[in-house]
Amino acid sequence: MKREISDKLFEEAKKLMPGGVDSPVRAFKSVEGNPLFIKSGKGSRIFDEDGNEFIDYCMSWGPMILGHGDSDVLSAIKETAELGTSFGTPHRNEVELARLVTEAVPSMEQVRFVSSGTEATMSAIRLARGFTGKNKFVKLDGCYHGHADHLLVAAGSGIATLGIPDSAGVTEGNAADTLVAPYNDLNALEEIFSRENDVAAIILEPVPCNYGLILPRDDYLKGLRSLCDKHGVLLIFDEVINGFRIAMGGAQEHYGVKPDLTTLGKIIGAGLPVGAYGGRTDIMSFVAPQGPVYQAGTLSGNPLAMAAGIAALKKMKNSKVHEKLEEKVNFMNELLASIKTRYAGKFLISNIASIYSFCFTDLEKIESVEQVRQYDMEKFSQFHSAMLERGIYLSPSGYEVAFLSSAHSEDDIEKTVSAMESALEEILSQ
Ligand code: KE4
Repeated sequence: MKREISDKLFEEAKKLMPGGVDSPVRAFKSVEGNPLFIKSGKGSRIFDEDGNEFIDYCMSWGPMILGHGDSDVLSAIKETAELGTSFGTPHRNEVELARLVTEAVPSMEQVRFVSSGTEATMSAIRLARGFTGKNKFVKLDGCYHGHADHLLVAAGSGIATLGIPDSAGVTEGNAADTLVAPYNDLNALEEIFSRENDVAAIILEPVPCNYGLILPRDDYLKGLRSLCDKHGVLLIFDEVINGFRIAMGGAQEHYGVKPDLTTLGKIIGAGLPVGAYGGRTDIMSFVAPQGPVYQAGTLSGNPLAMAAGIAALKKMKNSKVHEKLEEKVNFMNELLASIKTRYAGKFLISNIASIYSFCFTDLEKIESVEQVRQYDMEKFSQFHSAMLERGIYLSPSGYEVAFLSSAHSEDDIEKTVSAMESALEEILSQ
């Protein structure tokens, strides 16, 4: 595979930007080779600077549920851009996207747009603290919520502990009010909530997608809702990935559990910078300028980003994209059945809706972060490279998931499964 131009660009990039990238996971640090510089995308395909073509399953880490370069999204962006790009004033597009989001996600009675998922989660936690007057919050080991200091906190030893800084520059003070508990473990939360009376909220990915794909145990989410009600703790669903992906109303619709606050990102911006947080009106009324919890942003609600989100959500709603995706998922799973059988105990394929995880483990079901820690990431690195050589672009990390889009054709899926069969033959027969 030709990589000269990407390699040259990467050498140049490393002189100008830390690690040559604007976000660490893009740097291919945990897989083989240098990152590819992608020049364009259309539908399920991306094209790099050396002219290589790939069927894409990273899909910009989730936003491109309609595929790359969707014609309706592009038209909306172009038309809006003709009128100007940003005014720092209220704009009709914010109202329209707010209506689409709150209609699709019933627990979000009101919404505030920001420019990234990180802004959304850090604002939701500040709001929960301001509304409850309590200081601590719980995050779950294995869930990622962006790079705000108090969220870059890892689990300590023991089942539920005060978090420890998980990045240089995050101080003990930053982490002081973050408690970390295991996912899928209601007893651990009962223990924390009974012991601590200063917990404002718990934030989690209902279906964690940043540490492999971990599916909630039966009634875990419903149990979480009951525990929060019993102890007066706000429940925050971080649906930056799950939202509009697992269903139009996200994981909360799929599992029938209503959080107090929800954070969103990715799909609602259709590839432009958008995040959002929202929920019960009584809580949202605490957000400035209506209430005492400050949060602001120069480009929050940017007209172009709103236009892209409006076009995407309208298209998803009108074209019943989740029903179409379900058919594609069923088709893919039928073709994957033989691989699942042949490599059971060595290679695990799991999915929820159009989110897939491919991992090298002898386990048959993943329910905890400890199980994810046993994955063979060296094998994943070889797998990623072998798939790349066969024209399939997977997210360049074994901890990340893969996304199917409504633009992936049956032919794409057949080619992907065939490439997977060949790649696994190469790797697992060694
Ligand atoms: P951003 O600040 O990257 O827009 O969103 C942070 C975030 C919040 N919550 C969840 C559940 C997320 O998955 C993310 C960001 N996801 C990662 C990939 N899984 C973004 C990719 C990257 O960091 O480059």
